[in-house]
Amino acid sequence: MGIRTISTRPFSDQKPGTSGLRKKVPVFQQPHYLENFVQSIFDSIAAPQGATLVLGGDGRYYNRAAIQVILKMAAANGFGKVLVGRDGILSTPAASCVIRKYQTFGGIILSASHNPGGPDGDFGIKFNSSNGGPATETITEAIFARSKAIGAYRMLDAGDVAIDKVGVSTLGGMQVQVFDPVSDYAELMESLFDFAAIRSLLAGGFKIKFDAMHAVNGPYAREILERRLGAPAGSVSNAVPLPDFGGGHPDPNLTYAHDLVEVLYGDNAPDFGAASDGDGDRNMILGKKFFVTPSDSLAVIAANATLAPGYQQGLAGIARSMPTSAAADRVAQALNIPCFETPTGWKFFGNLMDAGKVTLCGEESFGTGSAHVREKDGLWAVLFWLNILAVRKQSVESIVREHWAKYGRNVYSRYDYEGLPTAAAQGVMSHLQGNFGQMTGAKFGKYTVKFCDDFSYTDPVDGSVSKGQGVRIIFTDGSRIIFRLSGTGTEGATLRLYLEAYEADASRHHLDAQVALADLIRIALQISELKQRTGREQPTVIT
Ligand code: VG1
Ligand code: CO
Repeated sequence: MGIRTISTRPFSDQKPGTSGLRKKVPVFQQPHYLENFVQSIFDSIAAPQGATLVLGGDGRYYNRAAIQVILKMAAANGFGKVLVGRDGILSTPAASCVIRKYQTFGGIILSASHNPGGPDGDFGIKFNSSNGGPATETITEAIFARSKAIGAYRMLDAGDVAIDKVGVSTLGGMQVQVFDPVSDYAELMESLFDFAAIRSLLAGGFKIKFDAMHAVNGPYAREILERRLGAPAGSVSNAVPLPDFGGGHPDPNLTYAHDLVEVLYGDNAPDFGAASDGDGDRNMILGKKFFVTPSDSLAVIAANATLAPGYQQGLAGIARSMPTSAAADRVAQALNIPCFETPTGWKFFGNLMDAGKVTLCGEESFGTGSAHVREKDGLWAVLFWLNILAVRKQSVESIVREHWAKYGRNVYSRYDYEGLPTAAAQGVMSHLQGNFGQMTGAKFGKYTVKFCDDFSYTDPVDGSVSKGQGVRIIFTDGSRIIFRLSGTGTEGATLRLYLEAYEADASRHHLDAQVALADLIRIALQISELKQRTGREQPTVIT
């Protein structure tokens, strides 16, 4: 078995986005495309000879093929050992858990997360560092720079490695250890939450429904919710990961998880419903006929955190991405702990968690997590809710309504305009940016613009600056309109419009968010000229 050095030419489009490199499968299938990017990672991370790497993915189409390529390249690049999830399966939070637990040099996660899969769907790849978190922007920029200059990659000449059984084999001078992707993660969850209390909640007839959306969390949810916590068989649906997610869109929101939404809003609805995404890091929380916005979920978890054994000591601080509502800020203020506002993407939370500045982190995009790993964590959020419900013995809806009564309600909604012509979407952004000056102080009905800007973040730990993170229009009463271009799409451009209004008056807390936000939505469309510039009357998804 020899090591071959294969010459190649750079691709110009290997710039990692919000969370790794995501492209259509046929793009990844071009000769040298995957190899170039993997070699660019290896060339940028300076792993010591003999280092250990974690490897796995969400089971989507091309996962297995990519794993074989990466194993041979890791062997040719001097790694000593690769830990591979059995069948190539490893959820994003479980990868983070394993990287940390076994103190490996880092890991490669194969996923395009919430994007659809299959031969014409999306594929993705990202590198996580030894803290278990997504590579920082400094590293992703180095990888991109390398990808534009690469001239060759190294590959071991060898046959495929069997990855369908737990065990150890060798590949050249490297060990390949296939491990059970669920057990370390399940053990970590058991150490954080009161499983006995949840078990008795479920034994008492509290009904739950978890939709794994044919994505990676199926085996994790079966093991934890059904086997360890005793939820009746069938509580987890769509539990077998499929290469094309059953043709669905593995994104746990009101549009794409509509089967679950129908069950929770139907007759004889279960008491609690949840779903997670392609790679298991997102979560949607539902009560009986009730939807918890991800921003509210973060705030409720923060306010009730000490009910879970792993968080009994209290929270060091909270961080949320800029577009996420300020509901968590109000809890932080009440708890007298710091609250940080970061750009979109989990990579910005890592430094804060490593420095011990925050315990909980969240994003409006159905992402919640804590310092137990360095990724957002779908099942963790579900277990946190179940732990809170088991202790408080109230419905999901009454817990959220009590929360609003105490802190006020940050009414929130996000509009996604997917697959827009790139020029039109960029036109909306530059139109907004061009109008900052005249918008400041402008009055729209009861709203007056306090300021507008392009969000820029200086990392309080390493001082790095990230510019151009979204247009903010902030009103004098704290209401906000935010526009951002997505960094995870693979077709045209996706424009996201985030709307938030603070409502202190409890008599208005029952209002539907779309009703309560109607004025802000009108103002946002007027200011941005979105309809005229994109020709889109309606968003693709409203959450
Ligand atoms: C989206 C979300 C962002 C999230 C990212 C990765 O990014 O808005 O909050 O961190 O997806 O999530 P963007 O750039 O498309 O808005 V995952 O679960 O797809 O890795
Ligand atoms: Co995800």
